Amino acid sequence: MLCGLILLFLLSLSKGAEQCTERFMELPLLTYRAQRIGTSPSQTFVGNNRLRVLQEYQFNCSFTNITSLILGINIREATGSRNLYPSVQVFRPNGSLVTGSERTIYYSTSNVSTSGVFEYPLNPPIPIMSGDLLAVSQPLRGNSVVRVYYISGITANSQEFNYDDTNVDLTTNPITNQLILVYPVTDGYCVNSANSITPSVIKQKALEVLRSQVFFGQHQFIYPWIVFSCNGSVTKWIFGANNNGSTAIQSELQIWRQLSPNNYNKTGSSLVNANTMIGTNLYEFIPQTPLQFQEGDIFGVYSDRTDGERLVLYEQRFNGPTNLRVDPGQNSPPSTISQSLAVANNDFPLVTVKISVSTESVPDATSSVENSPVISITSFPSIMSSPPSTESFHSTSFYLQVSRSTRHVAILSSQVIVNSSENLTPTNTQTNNAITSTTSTIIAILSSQVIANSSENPRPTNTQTNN
Ligand SMILES: *[C@@H]1O[C@H](CO)[C@@H](O)[C@H](O)[C@H]1NC(C)=O
Ligand SMILES: *[C@@H]1O[C@H](CO)[C@@H](O)[C@H](O)[C@H]1NC(C)=O
Ligand SMILES: *[C@@H]1O[C@H](CO)[C@@H](O)[C@H](O)[C@H]1NC(C)=O
Ligand SMILES: *[C@@H]1O[C@H](CO)[C@@H](O)[C@H](O)[C@H]1NC(C)=O
Ligand SMILES: *[C@@H]1O[C@H](CO)[C@@H](O)[C@H](O)[C@H]1NC(C)=O
Ligand SMILES: *[C@@H]1O[C@H](CO)[C@@H](O)[C@H](O)[C@H]1NC(C)=O
Ligand SMILES: *[C@@H]1O[C@H](CO)[C@@H](O)[C@H](O)[C@H]1NC(C)=O
Ligand SMILES: *[C@@H]1O[C@H](CO)[C@@H](O)[C@H](O)[C@H]1NC(C)=O
Ligand SMILES: CC(=O)N[C@H]1CO[C@H](CO)[C@@H](O)[C@@H]1O
Repeated sequence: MLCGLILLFLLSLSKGAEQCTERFMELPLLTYRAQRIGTSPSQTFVGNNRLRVLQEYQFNCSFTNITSLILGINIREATGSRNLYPSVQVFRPNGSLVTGSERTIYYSTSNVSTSGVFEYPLNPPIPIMSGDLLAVSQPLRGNSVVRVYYISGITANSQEFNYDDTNVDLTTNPITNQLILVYPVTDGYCVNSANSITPSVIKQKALEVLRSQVFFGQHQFIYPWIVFSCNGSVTKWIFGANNNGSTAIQSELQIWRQLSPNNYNKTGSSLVNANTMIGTNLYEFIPQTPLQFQEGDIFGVYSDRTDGERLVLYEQRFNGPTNLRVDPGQNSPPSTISQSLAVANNDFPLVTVKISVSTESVPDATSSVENSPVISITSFPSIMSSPPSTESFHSTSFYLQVSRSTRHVAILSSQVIVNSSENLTPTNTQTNNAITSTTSTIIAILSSQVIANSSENPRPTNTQTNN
């Protein structure tokens, strides 16, 4: 029974954590990208306006379904003229297209992957028979929101035809040194590759092919899809940077609140020029006073000069959520924005946060507080792999409309309640820390360590509060 309770608790914990920050880059991807700062992999896209038939994969079950695709792709911001998407389809062994087998690979900047792994679910799945071949159609590159990569110099097998061909000659000219980064996942184990291409090969290559780059210097960025979706505070920033010199600069990691379509106030920020290195080009910054945020607040970055200074911030080129930018550039980080913002790419900042969740009122908790010896704030990794379905952040004017959905904050027992109802006055030494909240808050401590200890002391009142 206790196991059940713990499981339930862990489930609600991960749910709460997932719901509280959205679309920050996950730490493993951030770590990987930081390590590879300074490398410039070659990037090649599957043909312009071409059909590629993948001879690489033989389906060795008489009947099965392709249920998803593992992809190495480049995703950009859609525009009026950049509005096309690649697709997959199936060809029979005699070279004819199977009617109804086409599926479009549709990604937008609102549902990009924060882990770097792109596995595109096929709904409905594509039914196939043994002998069938998967193909990829890439429209005109310049007009494509999503572009499929290939890796050259690897033994693989495919053929190239004209876009829209529905009958192809499968006996002609194989291309044997280009691995197209599309892997068909089937029900059961129904995929054989003569060259031992597996899902993990494609995932690895898909990560390798993207690059990190330095931010555009002396500019303020706002990320309308990278948001805080509960009330809480940032206890730690982790970010990728290149420490290139000794001159301190004013780059900031920030929390913004949107007041109206073209008005934002900065409500918290950390200057990131004094930090602890925790990995290759990987740094952490712990604010002296946690930076408070409210449901709906938005992440922002001010990137200062970038040529050979201390701790120059980096981002992944493309495949991230929409970037908005204040133009023209500025010499120092602003504290308010009152102008329309330019849509500038969809690069993905090498930044993640650890947070603690707070909740306004916790019934039945106050009586326990007096006994509570536990004063520790648990931080959550920002893990967010599935796109949210209920929240809508964009209108055409990019004004945020965050729906107030129900948040669940789990309070396990008297041991896990911290009373922090004192007013949180910013005492810190950081600049620009406009912390405004003075409301009473009770912070729920959600950690496995606490769970472990509550098992020694089986008096769990297990009050769950739906706030
Ligand atoms: C393929 O999926 C469909 C549902 O979309 C299902 O009805 C069918 O049985 C599946 N076929 C195989 C071979 O698993
Ligand atoms: C290829 O085979 C399918 C069935 O297997 C058939 O429907 C189609 O007509 C054939 N196409 C050609 C060009 O022979
Ligand atoms: C991304 O969102 C669009 C709708 O906005 C949806 O059609 C598409 O399937 C989503 N992609 C993934 C991988 O969830
Ligand atoms: C298909 O081929 C793969 C790879 O060789 C193998 O692991 C799998 O068992 C095969 N499936 C069937 C049904 O033969
Ligand atoms: C977050 O705080 C705001 C302002 O104090 C409050 O109006 C809102 O209800 C809180 N939301 C949650 C989920 O606690
Ligand atoms: C936003 O910032 C401006 C300038 O600092 C201030 O006057 C205003 O009161 C702030 N608005 C809110 C809602 O905090
Ligand atoms: C930082 O230094 C490295 C090696 O010293 C150099 O390759 C890189 O271009 C520099 N980057 C910036 C942004 O100055
Ligand atoms: C909780 O905070 C209130 C208000 O500051 C204070 O009176 C009370 O003693 C605190 N309780 C504990 C256990 O710290
Ligand atoms: C937070 C806390 O009380 N942790 C304790 C949990 O129990 C283990 C083992 O009894 C202790 O070592 C921890 O200090």
